[in-house]
Amino acid sequence: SCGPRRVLRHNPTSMRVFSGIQPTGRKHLGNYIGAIRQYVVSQERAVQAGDEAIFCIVDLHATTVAYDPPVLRERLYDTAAVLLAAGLDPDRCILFRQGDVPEHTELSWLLSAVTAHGDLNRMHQFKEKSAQQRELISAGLFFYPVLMAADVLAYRAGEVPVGDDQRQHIELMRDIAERFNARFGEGLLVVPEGRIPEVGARIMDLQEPTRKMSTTVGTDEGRVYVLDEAKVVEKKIKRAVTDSEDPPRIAFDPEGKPGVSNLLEILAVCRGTRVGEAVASLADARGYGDLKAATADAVNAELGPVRERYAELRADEDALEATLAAGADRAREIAAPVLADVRAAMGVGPAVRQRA
Ligand code: AQP
Repeated sequence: SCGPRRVLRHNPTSMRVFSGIQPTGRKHLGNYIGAIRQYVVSQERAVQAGDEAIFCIVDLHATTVAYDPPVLRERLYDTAAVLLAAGLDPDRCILFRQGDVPEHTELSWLLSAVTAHGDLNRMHQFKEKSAQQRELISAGLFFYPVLMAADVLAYRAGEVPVGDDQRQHIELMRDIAERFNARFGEGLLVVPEGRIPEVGARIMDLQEPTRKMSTTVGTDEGRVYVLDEAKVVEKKIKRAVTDSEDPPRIAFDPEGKPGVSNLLEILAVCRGTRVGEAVASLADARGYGDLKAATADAVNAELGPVRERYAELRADEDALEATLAAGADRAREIAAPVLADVRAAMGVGPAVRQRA
């Protein structure tokens, strides 16, 4: 045939994993359950499958809203230490800092050629975050999803572990990959799948359980930080908003009983059981106090060891830098040839001569 050459260069069901996390604020229980815990699981699955799990601390994304440069650097180390403390292992995954791998920014520009302005305009996160900005709504905030698409597509990753709030961004990156392949060559980029956990994909604010636990919205009382002391965790969970049903009923009903259901999800995830088992374990509870005590215990059992390892890891910034630098070298080894393919397909730069 004389149609375009259709070569499927890459396994479309790739087990390669990629996810990014921002070095902003202090990481909370939502980030931990929705993302970080999933990273550790994905790392093991990728190792089993003989593929790479790649995790990136996205400092470039963090520059899209008002921020302080020295604080960004501190938070970057905090985030790296939290990830390592939670179980990411540089011998079993690639962990690096986004700004160290220029392929991300280059690819984001190239992908903008196949990204619809109208699609970016529809992004919920842009609408919410632009409403929060006091001085400037940066073009970077609008462009954020294209950089996020580039983060994943630069590695031809097949799987992206994220929380529920990233659903729309994942859909967009899939559209971008499909449009790119249709325009420049089938199989050039892998169309990735989001991997959103069944339980814990949207941990809610403890004080306003109809809103997700968030770094930028809500108060400290509403979020548990990964690094909160055990006593603080207890206090925050004890004060969590539940409901005034009389007599109190411990049941999983996110619409009718958002506060109780949120605690049940947290309890189930931290115990590594199903929500139904968490409910059953409280059959003899006298009230919501028992649910809260059980939840606080489970959270502390999960986060206690992370906090301990964190203190040790965070103290050695040179070691963190060395880990991130080694990760960036490995990341570039994967991303550079992808960028070469993308540039060649798009007609950017000189023609690549076939070697004799
Ligand atoms: N409440 C949540 N429940 C479950 N997962 C969550 N994630 C965020 N909030 C929850 C997931 O955490 C990962 C890393 O997110 P990020 O650091 O990039 O920040 P974010 O998505 O913007 O969420 P934050 O931390 O709460 O910040 P703001 O206040 O800016 O929204 C992602 O996979 C995310 O899904």
